[in-house]
Amino acid sequence: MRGRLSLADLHRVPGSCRPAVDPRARRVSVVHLGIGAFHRAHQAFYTEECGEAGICGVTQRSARVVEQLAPQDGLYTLLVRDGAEARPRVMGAVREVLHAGADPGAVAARIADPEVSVVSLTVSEKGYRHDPATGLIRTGDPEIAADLAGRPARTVIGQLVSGLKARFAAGAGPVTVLCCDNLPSNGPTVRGLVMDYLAAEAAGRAAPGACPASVAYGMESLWYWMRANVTFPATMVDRIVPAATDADRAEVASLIGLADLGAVVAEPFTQWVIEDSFAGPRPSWEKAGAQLVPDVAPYEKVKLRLLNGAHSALAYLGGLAGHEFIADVLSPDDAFAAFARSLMLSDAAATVVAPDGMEPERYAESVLRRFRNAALRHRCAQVAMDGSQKLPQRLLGTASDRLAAGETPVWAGLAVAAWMRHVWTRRSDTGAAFGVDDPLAGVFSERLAAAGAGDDSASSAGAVVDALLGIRDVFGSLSESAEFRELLTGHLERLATDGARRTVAALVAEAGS
Ligand code: CS2
Repeated sequence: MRGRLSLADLHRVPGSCRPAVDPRARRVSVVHLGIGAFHRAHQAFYTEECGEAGICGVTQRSARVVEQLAPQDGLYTLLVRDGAEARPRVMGAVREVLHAGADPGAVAARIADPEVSVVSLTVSEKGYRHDPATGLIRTGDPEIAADLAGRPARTVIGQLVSGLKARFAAGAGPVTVLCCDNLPSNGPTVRGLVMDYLAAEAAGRAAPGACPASVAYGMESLWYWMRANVTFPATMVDRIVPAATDADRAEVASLIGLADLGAVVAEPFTQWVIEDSFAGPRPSWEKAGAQLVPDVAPYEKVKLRLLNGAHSALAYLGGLAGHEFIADVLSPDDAFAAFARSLMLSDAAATVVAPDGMEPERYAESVLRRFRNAALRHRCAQVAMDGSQKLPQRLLGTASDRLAAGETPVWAGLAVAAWMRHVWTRRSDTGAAFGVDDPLAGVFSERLAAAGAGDDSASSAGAVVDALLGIRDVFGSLSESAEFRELLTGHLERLATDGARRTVAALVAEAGS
């Protein structure tokens, strides 16, 4: 049996795959909440490349990441797949791994360490437990409510607040909170959630009838400290990181000569655009190609609406058409690629102002090239999950901006209709059943059942649209748009009658004629 990757056995890894900097020489200055595959392939890669800082990675609930990384002294392989080529590199930037569920106090203590100057986050869209349409925290969420009631924090925002309080109490100095999730205005959104949480906590502590000013008084010094010492820069993160499989781990083992349970797989492309507003020191990520800019918003909007919008659209339509992997959706003919191009260029690009040097046509072509990287084996189901949390920033913003401009968002509408068909029928056009992995899955079922949308025929399309479009937490003011309702109903009828492949082909042909 092979040995397992660890500091003691690192010398057995081929020299070209070893970390350039001795991992033992790194000092933890970044605490990262949510040390899943994306962080390991993206921000940790930049930290690795700039070669000074170390990361304390925190896993929220499952102890799996600790089991993967702790016995390996934080080491893991990043396998970059580019067609037939697979390049392994062992990363040494992660120096500690903590399980917040088992030891919430340790996380707060790490955030309060004066050597730490950045707390970064990748906890996925749903990890923030907020309403995607409004950006406000869901105080009614049972986990948030339980944290607010005073148990050791288990939610991400609760943990972040506990850490910031501990840091304030310890006088440990300024800190930057760096959200790296695909949320719109991610930094300011997280700042708002922290503030919402503090306000809800203060209100919860108020004696019945207490004057709100006296409640606020207890929080006042923390708020002042935060205003002067904590920043929440916005970021745009981009790298396709499919979930690693047993086959990937077996390949890594044969390439590095040791077993690696924490290996991650990624595409060659990577981009990180960061608002340059740090409260204190930070790793010199620009050495590894990160772009520090005054305003991230244009980059973020292009990425969320073009790349992620097309990704979700292909995941729903491709999944309905019976495809397992994103690259396969684009391969049999050009209809899906033509659709994705129209979604990106006719709908999404019309609603954004691209940053200097970013040209939408070229950007769209590079996105399609990246999606076609078949070696990634990126599952449609992985991209399709949590649609309720992704749709607003990926597709609904495009749809409402187009409608406000007096245009019909034909392509974004088809993508949203495909999502509706996905959560409604839970099976592909070829009859394969799939699950709906979404925090609102129960709400979808209840609303669909109440609307009587039982069978999956075109005659139920109107009822399905009414049931799902009525979820205001997702659709916001689009819930009231008669025009959007009509567009979705027409698309959904076609999807029910003709299936995804023929619907896409027909719409592409109609647009071209
Ligand atoms: C994907 C993203 O899973 C998904 O929803 O659209 O993770 C996508 O791969 C990344 O945002 C690319 O940067």
